[in-house]
Amino acid sequence: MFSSLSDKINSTIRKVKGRGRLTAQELDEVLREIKLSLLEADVHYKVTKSFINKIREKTIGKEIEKSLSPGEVISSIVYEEMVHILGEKNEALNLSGNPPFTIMMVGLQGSGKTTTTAKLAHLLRTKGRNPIVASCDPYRPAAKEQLSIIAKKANVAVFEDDSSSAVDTAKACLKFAKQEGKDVIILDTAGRLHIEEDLMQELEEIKKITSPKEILFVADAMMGQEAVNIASEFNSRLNLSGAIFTKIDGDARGRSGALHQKCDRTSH
Ligand SMILES: Nc1nc2c(ncn2[C@@H]2O[C@H](COP(=O)(O)OP(=O)(O)OP(=O)(O)O)[C@@H](O)[C@H]2O)c(=O)[nH]1
Ligand SMILES: [Mg+2]
Repeated sequence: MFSSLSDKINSTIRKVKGRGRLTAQELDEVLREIKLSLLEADVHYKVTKSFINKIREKTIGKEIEKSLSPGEVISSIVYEEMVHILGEKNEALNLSGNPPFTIMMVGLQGSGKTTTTAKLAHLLRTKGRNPIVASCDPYRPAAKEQLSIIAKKANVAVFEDDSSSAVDTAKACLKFAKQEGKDVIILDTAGRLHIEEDLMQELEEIKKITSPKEILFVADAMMGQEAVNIASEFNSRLNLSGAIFTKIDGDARGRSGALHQKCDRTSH
């Protein structure tokens, strides 16, 4: 997803690398090309504008016009700003206190919640945790089976039931996890639209009874900037703790900047 964006920015910078000096006009041209690359990658225009302004400020501070290696200076400033905008700190999941800890996965239909539930559980296992996953999706045919299959493939424990109530499944899994000494419970919820009132209330109910440490909004990266609006809607009901982007392997655009504006954390 990011390779196309970084290729374009690199090729812009490469044009001025090796140059002895750069005029103000040439610098403007470089910044214009970087701006276009960001906009083409569907980065929100406000993020793009502030990014370009920051680079301009920093390059002026470094007196680029007098620099003998302007390409290197721009390259390092762009890198610093990229790191800054994407988040300098790698914040871990909040799994401190008394286990078991619950993580709720929420989002639109098909965003990748079930797949990510198994992936996250697998990751936590490699970090020494003892997680269990449960499907709180009694609606979509074979949803529970899907999670069971991929969890088993990932060698992750799965709580299996055939309850027709997502809230009851969450409750039963919590009880089971305590009995079995599991320290993390990942609840894979059904996909929904934020306007589906009954389903949003169901999430609030699951939140109430499981007191999750993390509520992660799972978003398909291909959705583009609409993800920001939908994440905001889910956030207003659930107070999200973070977001995970899926399918970043399937898209040439880089869009996390937009969501970064509205969520505390971009991804884990
Ligand atoms: N390429 C790619 N495909 C993915 C990724 N994550 C999920 N998928 C695919 O996207 C489709 C939907 O994924 P699910 O995990 O079932 O999505 P979901 O949010 O649980 O869907 P619902 O439960 O129906 O709301 C499946 O075909 C997955 O294999 C990813 O990171 N990359
Ligand atoms: Mg699912």
